[in-house]
Amino acid sequence: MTRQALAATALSRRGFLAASVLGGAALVACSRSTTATAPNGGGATDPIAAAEAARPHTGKTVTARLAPGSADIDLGGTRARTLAYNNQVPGPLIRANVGDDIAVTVNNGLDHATSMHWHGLAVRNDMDGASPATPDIAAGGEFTYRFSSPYPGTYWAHPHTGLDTDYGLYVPIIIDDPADPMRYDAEWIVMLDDWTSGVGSSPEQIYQGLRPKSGSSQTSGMPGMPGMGGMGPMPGMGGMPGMGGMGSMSGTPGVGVAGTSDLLGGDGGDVNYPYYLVNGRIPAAASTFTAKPGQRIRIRIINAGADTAFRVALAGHRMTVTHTDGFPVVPTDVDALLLGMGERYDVIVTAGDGVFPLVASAEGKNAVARALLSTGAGSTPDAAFRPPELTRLVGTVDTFTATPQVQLPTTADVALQARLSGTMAQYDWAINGHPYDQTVPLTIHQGQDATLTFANATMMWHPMHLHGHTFQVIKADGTPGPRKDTVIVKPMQTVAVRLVADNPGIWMLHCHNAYHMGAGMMTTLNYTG
Ligand SMILES: [Cu+2]
Repeated sequence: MTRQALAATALSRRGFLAASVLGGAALVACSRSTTATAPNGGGATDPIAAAEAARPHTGKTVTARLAPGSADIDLGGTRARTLAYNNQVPGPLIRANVGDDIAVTVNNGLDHATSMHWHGLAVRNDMDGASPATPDIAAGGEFTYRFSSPYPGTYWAHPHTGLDTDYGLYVPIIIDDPADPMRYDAEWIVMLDDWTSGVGSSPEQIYQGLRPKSGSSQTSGMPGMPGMGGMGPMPGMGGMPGMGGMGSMSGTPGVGVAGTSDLLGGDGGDVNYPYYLVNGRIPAAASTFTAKPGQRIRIRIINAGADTAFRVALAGHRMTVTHTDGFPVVPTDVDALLLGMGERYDVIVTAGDGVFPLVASAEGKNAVARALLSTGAGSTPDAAFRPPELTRLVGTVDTFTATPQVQLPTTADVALQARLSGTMAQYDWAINGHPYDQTVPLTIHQGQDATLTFANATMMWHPMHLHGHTFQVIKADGTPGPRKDTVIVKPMQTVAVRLVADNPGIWMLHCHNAYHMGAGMMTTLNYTG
């Protein structure tokens, strides 16, 4: 965030404070002091503590430690000097039951401030891990996030600071429901990523390459981006795999308009990456998941990329989709699935007998990521293999419907609007006409139901993500769609979603393209008790 942005959010936070008494944990190791009370100590006048008290609580606490820092990661014969949690990519799984208290201590070994955002988890606002609701953790500092999660599902966590998400800083999170009747024999977590850190241009170089070259904008830099240039220039990038073949607008390798995608309604993205990974491995050195023929495998697919939508298929199998962004849908069979950045889908497959590539095709980017499912003998197709399932029935947000148990109200008290604007040439991504440092927050009152309409006035697609809630997508014909916290909005498309204001606070609403978000495509949804 720029200083102006900090001032703006400080101002809006003061307005918020004036209207209510904010709860808040004792925040250590942050650069700003805040009036601190113990969690749950605020009493009935504290809307955040009241919302937390209303969540289920098992009385059990699950603890974890995450140490973000520099790491030397083996991507499968290719090593990358990057940033990671606990020296591994993805970072360690965090797993708890619904209602458990989760206590994650973060020891910040980075040279800049960081944060942990619990993507998709409807946690208490002061533990959301996005400033200003939760102050960042200073370099060298330590902070313990404490929250309980009210809903089961597949989630993940990542920093909400600068371009850190385009490094190796991400972990999967699974919240189990002990009462869940869904049966499966094996579970496979699949984290997808687009990778440049340590092998191509740094995310900061890419961002500078995307910004306009003329005028003063070149010096404006990434708002609040710490560690600029910390990775240093990368020599010899011209010969990096995957760097050729696509146009470069800027001379920065990797930066340029990607190819197009029919599913995304236009350009696939803004960046061509040297590699695309499944669970931290390049396709030529794919990881293998072992199961037995006939087993029902629950695959939890998470797109942790910064600028890449993936189309995912498991060769030789159909997939039964059971959950979108953690929430159940009417089970629906597809051959492939489209995931924008931040989206998760859970599927069930019945394993065949042999070796089967799970292929994640980078939409519009002419490259794949992959892993292997092995249940027996069989040869492995070459690393560029594309299973025919990729071009059969592809599930998108329009394909699915939430189960009746998790549908949200069909009427709304309030209409909220998020108009998405910006161009590739100016790289001036904004919501409702303002970049984040000048944003006018959306407001609502606790207990209200709202229709939030994303109106995309740009020629790019945007995966729009709201913190602290999941909304229900309303399909174009007015019928109920799936529950989501991140939804793809195609160029010039309007997508309406329904949400319930049941988790008071200051909540980020933004595009999950790391570069669009960095340029300003972010606002907040604010409400008090
Ligand atoms: Cu975007």
